[in-house]
Amino acid sequence: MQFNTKTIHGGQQPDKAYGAVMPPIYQTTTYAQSAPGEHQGYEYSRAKNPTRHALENAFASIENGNFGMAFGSGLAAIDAILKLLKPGDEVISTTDLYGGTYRLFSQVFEDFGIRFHYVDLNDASKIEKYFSVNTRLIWIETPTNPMLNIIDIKTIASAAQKHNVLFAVDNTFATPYLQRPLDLGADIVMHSVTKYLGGHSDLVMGALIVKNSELANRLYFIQNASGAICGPQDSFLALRGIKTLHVRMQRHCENAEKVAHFLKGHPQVDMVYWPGFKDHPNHRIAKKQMDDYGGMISFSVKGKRMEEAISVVRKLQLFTLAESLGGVESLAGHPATMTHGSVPKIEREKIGITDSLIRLSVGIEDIDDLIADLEQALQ
Ligand code: P1T
Repeated sequence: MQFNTKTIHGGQQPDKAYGAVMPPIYQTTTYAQSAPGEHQGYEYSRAKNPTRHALENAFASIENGNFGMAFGSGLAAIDAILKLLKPGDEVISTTDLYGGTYRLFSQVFEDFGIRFHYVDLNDASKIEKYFSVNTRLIWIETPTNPMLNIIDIKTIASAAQKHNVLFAVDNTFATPYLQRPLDLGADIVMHSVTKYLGGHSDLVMGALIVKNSELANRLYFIQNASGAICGPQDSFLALRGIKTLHVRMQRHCENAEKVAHFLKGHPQVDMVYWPGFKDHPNHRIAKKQMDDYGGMISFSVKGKRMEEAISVVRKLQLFTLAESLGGVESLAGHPATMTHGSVPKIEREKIGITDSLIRLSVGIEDIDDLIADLEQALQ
């Protein structure tokens, strides 16, 4: 089955009760048993719910995995992965990460005795020097939030295999429409479903997808034992969102390409970060591991001061100033004060998150309207 068919049919079957084409919203806590332990596959909705199960099958299908898991948020999904670890274990991660992921690592799991190394993996071969006998997990995002750096998944995967270390990729920015990390050797794919998979800014959810059944069983155990699951209504919305992922992503990519070129030629704009540019430091890797360049762009305004950036985002009318990304509507954010406010300023600035940086989630509106909005705001 091709990807554009999987988004609609992958892992789905008409509902067994009445043949409903969309899985019904099974808004139930529990399930009748004919005798203790005798049931139709469902006992209690924290462990398993038919609507969530249909969604988990869809996740597995679109990421070319065998097992999918849905969580109450992207961070709850990351939290489940970290619970595979024990005190003393070490994680290799990158300097450029979603601020909330960094906060979970540094302010929650550090206290449980897990050590995190935040390193620059733009040259992935450098990862060799960061392994120790205690390394258990490599955690990356690519493209990264918000600097749109690209990390070579295949190179990291072969290092992870060599050292027998788990390798997880946050695929939120790319989505499986553009990039399938499990096919490139990753062990776990994670999503903030809140973003492109949901696609309509109407839910908060996370996902994990794996190929290996032993790893899946450990994660299913944590999902049930810790209980950070999502409800049936949100599962239904996410399933509906995934059915149009391919058509939305195509337009996100087309619009972002035009916006990136517009910004690059604008006299008020300093730097533009978008992996589709030939002079992006890892354009060659992006071209190799992605099918297109996605809908996210970051740029800095000339003058390098916070006031200029704030003035631009305040003047935008179609681009809504808001956290989050990946919905049909265009959003603008100021990472230094919003999504990455929990990263210390000194760390932020080292990786380019200056006070004048603006992040755009380019939506699927008419491109002429989007460019006109940016033009008036930058004037
Ligand atoms: O918000 P939540 O569903 O818990 O997902 C967290 C998360 C994880 N990974 C990436 C790459 C993310 O971008 C996010 C959430 N990000 C935002 C809210 C944001 O505006 O960047």
